[in-house]
Amino acid sequence: MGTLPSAATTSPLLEENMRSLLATLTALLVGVTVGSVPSDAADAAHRGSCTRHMLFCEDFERLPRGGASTLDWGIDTRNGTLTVERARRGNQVLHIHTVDNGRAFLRVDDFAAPGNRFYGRMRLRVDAFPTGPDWAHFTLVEATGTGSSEIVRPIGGQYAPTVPGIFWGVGADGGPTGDWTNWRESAPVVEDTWQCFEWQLDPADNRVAVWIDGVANPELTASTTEHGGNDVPFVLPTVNTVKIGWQLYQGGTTPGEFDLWIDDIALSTRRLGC
Ligand SMILES: [Ca+2]
Repeated sequence: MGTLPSAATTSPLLEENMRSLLATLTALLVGVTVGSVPSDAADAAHRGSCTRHMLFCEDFERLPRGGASTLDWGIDTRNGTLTVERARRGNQVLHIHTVDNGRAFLRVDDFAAPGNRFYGRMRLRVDAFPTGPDWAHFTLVEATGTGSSEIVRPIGGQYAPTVPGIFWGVGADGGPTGDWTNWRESAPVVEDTWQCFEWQLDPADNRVAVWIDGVANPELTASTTEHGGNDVPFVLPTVNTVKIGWQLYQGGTTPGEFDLWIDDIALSTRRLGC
C-alpha cells in the first residue's frame, strides 16, 4: 500500500488557495466590466456615433467644413443652405439655414429597411420656431416611397395661435388621409436646446411613434385608424427616401429666417437610444 494521496482528495490548504484565487479573479472581472462603461461612452463621443452597423448614419465628423458635399446623401434646398460646422470640443454638426418658407434637407436616397420597419434618431437644436403666420407648419423628417402616396412626417410641428403655443406632431400629406399635423400640447417645442429625437415606422399597423430625449410620447403616435386626417386607413409607403432638415410651408414668417443644428443622424433596424 502506498502513502500518496488519491486523486479524489485535495489538501484543505490548496482548496483555500483556489477559492481565494477565484474570488480575486471574479472581483477583477466585475471591476473591469463596471469600469468600462463610462470610458466606452467617452470614447464613443470622441469617435462620433457611426460605429455600429446601421441602415444609414451621418455624424458629420469626416466631412470637410463648409457647404455640405458628399456622395453619401443628397441635398434638397430652396431658399436654404446646409453647412458643416465645428461645434463644441471639435464635434462637427450640420447647420441648416432657411429664409421664410424655404427648405433645406439632407436626403437619403435608395433607402431600404428589412420588412419596411425601421427606427430613426437625431440630435437637434433649433434657434427659434415660428410664431407667424397663424398655423405656421414645419417639417423636419419626411419619409416617402412606393405603394402609398402618403408623405409621412414623423417629426414636425405647428404654431397653434388658439393655445397659443408651438407643438410637435406627427403628420402626413399627399395621400388619402389628406394634409394633417396631429400636434399635441403634451409636446411643446423647446428652443435653443440640444434634444434627441427618435421615431419608428412599423408597417404592422402603419404605426409612427416618437420619443423625445428617450421618453416615449404616446400622443405622438399615428396608426392605420388613429391619425389626424380623413377617416380612411393611413397606409405607410415602402420607404425609399428619407429627408432630414427643415421646411416651412407658409410665407411671411416670424422670424424671417430659421437656423437649426443637427447631429448623430441614424436609421436602423432597432432602436438606438440617445
Ligand atoms: Ca458630430
